[in-house]
Amino acid sequence: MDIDGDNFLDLVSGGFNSTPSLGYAPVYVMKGGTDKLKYKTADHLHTVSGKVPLMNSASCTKPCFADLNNDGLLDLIYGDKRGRFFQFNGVKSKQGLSFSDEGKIIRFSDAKTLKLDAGYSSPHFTDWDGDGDLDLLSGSKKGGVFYFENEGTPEDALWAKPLVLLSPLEYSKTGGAASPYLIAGPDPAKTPQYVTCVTTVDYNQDAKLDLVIGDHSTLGEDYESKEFYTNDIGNVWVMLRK
Ligand SMILES: [Ca+2]
Ligand SMILES: [Ca+2]
Ligand SMILES: [Ca+2]
Ligand SMILES: [Ca+2]
Repeated sequence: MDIDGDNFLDLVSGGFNSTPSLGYAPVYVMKGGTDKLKYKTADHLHTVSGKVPLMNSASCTKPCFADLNNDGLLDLIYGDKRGRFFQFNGVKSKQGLSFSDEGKIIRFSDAKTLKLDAGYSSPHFTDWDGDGDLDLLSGSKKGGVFYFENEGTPEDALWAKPLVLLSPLEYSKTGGAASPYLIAGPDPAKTPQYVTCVTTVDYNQDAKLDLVIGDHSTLGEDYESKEFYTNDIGNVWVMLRK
């Protein structure tokens, strides 16, 4: 997205560690220029007063932008390691788009924190049900894609309990050296696996939004440690909507 309004697309990324004293921040920006393949060195994304948009020691952040209060300015929303979602509203500044100093944790209408127990929430907002307001999709550490319908309005979201659009893989310890972990559910070779991120596009141009999912790696077993391991080969998957 173009965060500084100079008509060059900028690259935005989350970060692993969120300890400000170590110089880390939840969200980084790499400014783009005339050469579409080159970006400036990553800098922290700051709020309108120059603060780091950090809440509740969030780490392993995954940012996205969506206008969640329908005021014409994109808002910053990021997921974290614990599966929560944080929102900093967009505000105008001299540098272009900036964000409110105070963030909020996104909650259900009963005030409980909206959270994916599997962790590693990675938000994406789109009008998935076509009723005019933005709904929330998210991947998770265990994979899969989760859908939170917005039952409120474009100005004031109310989030329903999540539905599973794509099942996460289930890992259960069975004991025994030969098979320390059982991978159940869909064929692991044919479905996104560990640490999914999702976006939407009408990939086959049939007027229905499809899922495009990235994952981190393919899972396997380590017979020595009896731990599952990842081979660090991620894939990009397209799941067409029926
Ligand atoms: Ca820019
Ligand atoms: Ca907004
Ligand atoms: Ca909607
Ligand atoms: Ca489609």
